[in-house]
Amino acid sequence: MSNLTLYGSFTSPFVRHCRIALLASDLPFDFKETNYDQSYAQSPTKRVPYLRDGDLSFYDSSAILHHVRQKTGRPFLPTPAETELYATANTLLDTAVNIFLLEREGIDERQAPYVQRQKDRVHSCLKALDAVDLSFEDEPSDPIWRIACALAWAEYRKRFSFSEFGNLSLLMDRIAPISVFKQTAPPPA
Ligand SMILES: N[C@@H](CCC(=O)N[C@@H](CS)C(=O)NCC(=O)O)C(=O)O
Repeated sequence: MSNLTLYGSFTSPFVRHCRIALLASDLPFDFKETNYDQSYAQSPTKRVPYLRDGDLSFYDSSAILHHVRQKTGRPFLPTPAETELYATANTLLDTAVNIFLLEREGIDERQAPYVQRQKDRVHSCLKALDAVDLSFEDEPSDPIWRIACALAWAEYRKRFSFSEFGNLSLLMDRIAPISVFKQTAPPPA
């Protein structure tokens, strides 16, 4: 058993990003599948992923990624522009997941007008991401991985289409064949 243990689900896009980073790092790690009740009890954020590394615990995918990158000598979000791109992708994903979880409980913009603001935020984040240079050389950066995990999750859960956004669609065509991305695909819905 390795010291590094990642807890999460096979469907969470936040967990997927951490699995991609760990698989690409070649660090040995264990993955423990965790359900809604377990994360409620075991994480102060009541969310997945969380990670244990010896005495250290991390309860947010960004902190987990930072830890993994540091362990392997690769910088995490080295420039303000990368942080901005990552934050926009993260807002897109966090907002889309929030809308999804509310809808599962029967709440949409008819009950809570704030949901419409959330939906508008998803669209404006997609537009903003599509306007940025998303090219990469060898390995995708963390902002690029976050965008890819978000868009793949949206397709998997049939949340929103990004076909009108040419750059985002091209990015997904480039990411789709990458081995760690294929290995971490969610199970058939
Ligand atoms: N900011 C967190 C977000 C994680 C998150 O939203 N995870 C979802 C699964 S995709 C979750 O566990 N939601 C449970 C809940 O909202 O109670 C991170 O980056 O790790």
